[in-house]
Formats: sequence, structure tokens, C-alpha cells
Amino acid sequence: MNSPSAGIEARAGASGGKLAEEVARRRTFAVISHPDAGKSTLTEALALHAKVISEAGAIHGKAGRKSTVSDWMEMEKARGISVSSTALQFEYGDCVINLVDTPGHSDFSEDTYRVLTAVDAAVMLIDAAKGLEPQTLKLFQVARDRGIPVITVINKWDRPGRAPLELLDEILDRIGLTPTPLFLPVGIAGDFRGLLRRGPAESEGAPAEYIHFTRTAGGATIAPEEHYTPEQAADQEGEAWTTAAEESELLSAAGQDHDQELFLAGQTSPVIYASAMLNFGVRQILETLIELAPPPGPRADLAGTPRVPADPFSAVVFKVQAGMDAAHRDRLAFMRIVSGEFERGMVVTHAQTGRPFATKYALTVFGRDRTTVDTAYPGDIVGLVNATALAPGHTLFSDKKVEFPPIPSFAPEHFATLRARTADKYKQFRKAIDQLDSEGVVQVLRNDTRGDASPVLAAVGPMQFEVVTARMLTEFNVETHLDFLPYQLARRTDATSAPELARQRGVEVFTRTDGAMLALFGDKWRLQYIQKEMPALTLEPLVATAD
Ligand SMILES: Nc1nc2c(ncn2[C@@H]2O[C@H](COP(=O)(O)OP(=O)(O)OP(=O)(O)O)[C@@H](O)[C@H]2O)c(=O)[nH]1
Ligand SMILES: [Mg+2]
Repeated sequence: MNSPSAGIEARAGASGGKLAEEVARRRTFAVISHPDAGKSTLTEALALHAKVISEAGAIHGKAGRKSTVSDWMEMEKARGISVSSTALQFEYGDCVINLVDTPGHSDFSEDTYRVLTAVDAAVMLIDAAKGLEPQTLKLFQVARDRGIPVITVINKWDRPGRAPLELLDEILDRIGLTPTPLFLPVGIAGDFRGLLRRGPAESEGAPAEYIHFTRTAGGATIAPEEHYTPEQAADQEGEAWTTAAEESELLSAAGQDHDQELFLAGQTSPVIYASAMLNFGVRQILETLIELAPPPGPRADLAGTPRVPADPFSAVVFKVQAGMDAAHRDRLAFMRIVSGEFERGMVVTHAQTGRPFATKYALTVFGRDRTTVDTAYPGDIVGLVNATALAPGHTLFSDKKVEFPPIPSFAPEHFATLRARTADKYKQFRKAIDQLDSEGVVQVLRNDTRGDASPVLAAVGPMQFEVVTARMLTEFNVETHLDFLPYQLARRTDATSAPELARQRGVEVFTRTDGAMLALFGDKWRLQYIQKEMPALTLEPLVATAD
């Protein structure tokens, strides 16, 4: 494999020194995929390999594995799905890893999308039995649009699934990304014995070695590895080995060998077969990330000028989350440092308001656990406590002003009113709505006709409403009632067009918390009719959608 270290200093824009060194040893990436491919399980397995946790799935180990370090919300534990992205920072060898586990469900794709604005690489999981699934395809497109290189993990190889090369063909055919496996599975899906490590491109597919894994009870601990030469492997594994070796040659004949430049350019993707549950291939994933994924590099500001890591401090906020700690009830704004050294206590400027911002309470997070952080570097994800002014997409900087492009909000397609079941809880209800609104859990829409007691919630997917009602109850002790509204789409309008629109049957106009005016329509025919009858009215599509 080529080493990515050449060019690190050039990327960092520095000629050496502490900052350049710190930047060079950081890797910041997201784990993405369709629901259930094993992102949270892999996240946990990676933490296990870095020895930051001692056992996977140990927290609720009763019926085997239950919740993972990254699924800490009540709803996540109860359902076994991720509803919110979770950041973990840990060291592995000389490296500092900033890892974000994302929710796979499309209803939460806005959260995943925000995370993808904050990372330098993505690990894309594919379920060995299911192959490419719709949400994986969409997320891959987002990664590609953002120029984020992708490492592919074909997961769940411990269970019956498809043939290894068939899965690769699907990636090539359906997303036009050339898969270049670094490791191939020895043993068919369901009979996972180990990995064949492929040699460099020059070796024309000749295997470099065989890594045999041994299962541990429930996959709770690191799977022991034994390393063998190809000859030993052939003796030991027989046909399972020869098949893998032949596949490696076939891939080389087709030109599917790793090429660092093409990978960084988003044209190829290194592939590793793994079982996150059994911890097979997990160390190889971690080491591939360290060896191949790019360290933090420049980021373009609003004017398109690159901000390089060696520039004075700057950071983007990509997520706001409250309710992580019932005892403190605080709200964390997560920023990804783009440039400069961060020191806790430094006073920076909030680009959106021009106001100074004190960073006295800065934390590194590990799931819901947190520790005070004193210094941090480009690539790091840092939580700022009770930073009420900060919202996703905001910029913090020191020295000369810089502002990064805003993160577009998704077009909502589901609408409902929400009210407290009993009037005595109104005050908490208002507080909770403001809180969830500022986190971007849902969008909150208001107009004078409906008033404040039952605001309209707008979501990309209906599961977001479930998160709202569940958190209302667990964090604010408010029972709520939800009524779905018969609207399906929203268009951005303005104060001039609003009164005329509001008079139309089946149309309602609202102001979103960020000040945008939205007109809601029952269906696209109603919208088209109004556009045709009154072409002068402002009705613009919202920027991004979940599809
Ligand atoms: N057999 C097997 N099961 C796995 C493996 N990895 C994950 N699972 C199981 O697959 C299910 C889903 O795993 P998660 O890690 O929660 O999946 P996820 O991608 O985080 O799901 P969302 O966050 O909801 O998108 C769980 O029951 C896991 O135990 C694996 O390698 N092999
Ligand atoms: Mg998950």
C-alpha cells in the first residue's frame, strides 16, 4: 500500500511543527449505511480494538448483545436502532481517531448528512446477504458529492450471504465506484475462517498472507489472530484458500488493485470483508483507515477560499444535542475543528452573530461519556456545553473572519401538530419544543392562526415525530398528543406572496424558526394548479431532500 504520509504537510499547509504533527496523526470519519448493516456494532468493535472499552455489548449483556456505546438514547436501546449520530474519540497506536456513528434510517438522514459535512472519510457498510441497499446508495452519493473518500466494509460475513465478487460487481455496476479489495474472505459467507491479505498491485494478485481468526464467546472480546504464509494457508484451508487466491488474481487482472490517488479522488474504494459482531477484520479496518484515509485537509469557506489546518482557529458546528446526561440537562454543540490549535478557555468569534464566544466548557465525547478537553486540533470533534447561540452550520473562528458555507436543511414531507395533553405542563412543553427545535430534531413552524400551544412540526420522516414524543416524556416529563396534518410538501415563499397563498384552499403559510416562510400543500397537483393560476407568487423548492 502507498503511504499517505507524503503530502500530509502540504495538505496541512505547514512546514512542520507540533500542529502539523497533530494533524498528520488524526483521522476523522463517519460510518454510513442502510439501517441494520452493523454500523453501531462496528463502532463498538473499533473502540474495543483501541482498548477503550473492554467488552463489546457488555452494557446490557443479558440476551447476548443489546445496546452499543453509541446507541445510548432510551429509544435506541429499546428498538436496537440508531436515531441520532454519536461521536467517539479515542487513540489507537499513535493516531487519534474521531469516529461518528450515524443513523441509517432515512427519517434521520438529515443528521447523517450534517455529519458528512464534518468528516474527511466514510466507512460504508454493506450487509453481505443484502448487498447494496437504497439508503446506502443515497449516502454514497452524498459522500461523492462532498468529495469524501469511501472505504467499503462488507459486513456480516459470519452469516450466509452472497459470493464475494458478485457483491463487488454490484458496487461497480450500480454506483460506478471501482472496488479494490485489500482483504478477501477465506471461506464462503457463513463459514468465515479468516482473511487473505492481497499483495501490492505489482504482485498481480498474489496473496501476501493469511490471517486466521478464532471466535470468542459472543464476540465480546478481540478475536485472536494467527498469521500464515500462502503455502501454510493452502495446506490448512484447502479449497477455501485456493478460491480466495484465484479471486485475488481475477481482481488484479481486472485492474482492481488499490491505488491511493484514485481512492482519494473518489474513484475507487478499498474493500474489507468483516464480521463486526465476531470482531473479524476489525483491526484491519482500523489499520486501513490509519494507513489510507486522509488526515484533515483544507476546507473551502463561503467565498471558496481554502482554509488550511495551519490557519488560525476555525471550526464548524455540525450537530446540537441535548438530553445526553439526565443529571445535567445540558445541551452540547459539536464542532469539528477545521484549522488552528484550540485551547479551552480561548475566546473565539461566532461568525453568524459576530459576538465573542467563551469556550470554557469544552469536552471530548465518547458516546454519552465526556471529559474536559484542554487542547484540540484540526479534525477533532469537540462538544461545547450550553452553547445556546450555536446551530448546525455555524462557524467559530479566531483572528480574521471566516465563515463556512451553511448546511442546507432538508425539505420536510411530513407535518403534524403537537400539544401537551394537560394544560399544567404548558411551560415545560414550550421549553422542550424550543430545545428540540434548536437541535434540529424536527423543524418547528408557527403562524398566528394556530398559535403557540400547538405548533406544527415538520419532518423528513415520521420517525422524527416519535423521537420528539419520546424525548418530551423522558426528558421533560410532558405527555403529548400528535395530530398528523394532510400536507405533503413545502415551498419557500416570502412576505409579499404569503397573504395571497394563505387565502387559497388547502394551503397554509408558516414561519420557520430560522425565519424562512414556508407554504404547505396537500399534494403536488394543488401546488401545480396554484403555480399555474398565480405565476407571480414566490414558491421555491427547498434545497435538499432525503431522496
Ligand atoms: N451476524 C452478524 N450480525 C451482525 C453483525 N454486525 C451487526 N450485526 C447485528 O445486526 C443488527 C444491527 O446492528 P447495528 O449495529 O445496530 O446496525 P446499525 O447499522 O447501527 O443500524 P441503524 O443504526 O439502525 O442504522 C444487530 O442485531 C447486530 O447484532 C455481524 O457482523 N454479523
Ligand atoms: Mg446504529
